[in-house]
Amino acid sequence: MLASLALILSTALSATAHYTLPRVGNGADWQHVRRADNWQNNGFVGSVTSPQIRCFQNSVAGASQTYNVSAGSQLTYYVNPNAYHPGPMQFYLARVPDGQDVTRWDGSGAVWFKIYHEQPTFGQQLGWPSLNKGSFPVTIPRCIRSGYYLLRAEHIALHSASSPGGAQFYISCAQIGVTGGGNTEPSNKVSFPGAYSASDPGIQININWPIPTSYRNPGPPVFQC
Ligand SMILES: *[C@@H]1O[C@H](CO)[C@@H](O)[C@H](O)[C@H]1NC(C)=O
Ligand SMILES: [Cu+2]
Repeated sequence: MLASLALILSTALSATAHYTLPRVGNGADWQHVRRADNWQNNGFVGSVTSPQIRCFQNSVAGASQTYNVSAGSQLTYYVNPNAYHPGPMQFYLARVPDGQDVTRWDGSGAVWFKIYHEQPTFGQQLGWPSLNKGSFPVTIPRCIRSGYYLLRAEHIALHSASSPGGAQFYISCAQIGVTGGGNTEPSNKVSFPGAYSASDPGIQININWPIPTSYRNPGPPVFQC
């Protein structure tokens, strides 16, 4: 009885504990990150086939600035207020085609490659390193070409993901300029929407019972230089 009451309470609390991903590096909120549609209500994307699954925008609206970073270095992506829900953090990049404007490019097509995905620890319950964190480091691969990119940050909340459509996607895209890169063309590119299906084992999953002993991140493998 007490245990189920505690479960109900924690579920009720966590249902309102939403968040945004508004900032990179030493910038301001939505200065280099395209202002996501949840900027006022901290809501989430629930459908993997929605156009919002790309950058959490129903229609493209660029940020005013671009954040430059050298290939191989680390960038910090901030959460506001914190990543309150259990689930993986993932990062993707898409290179803005030469001659196109980073503040206007829509990121359509099979252009996104994954550069990071988080794995939980396994035991009495899954342990997510991102849980309750306010920022995440992300390393820009040293071998990719210089130029402008969209950096897509995604935290997937799995606390109510046992039924289809129950996973919550917290997403935003930063405009970055990569300098000092190499000449490797990344593999395993995907499109958004398109990369995920609602029944992917890393999206439709009961993380509470039975406790999983493995976790398969949704999307392509992580690109390695
Ligand atoms: C920012 O990055 C872009 C793309 O690599 C580059 O063209 C531009 O010169 C960089 N700006 C600065 C100030 O380094
Ligand atoms: Cu929430």
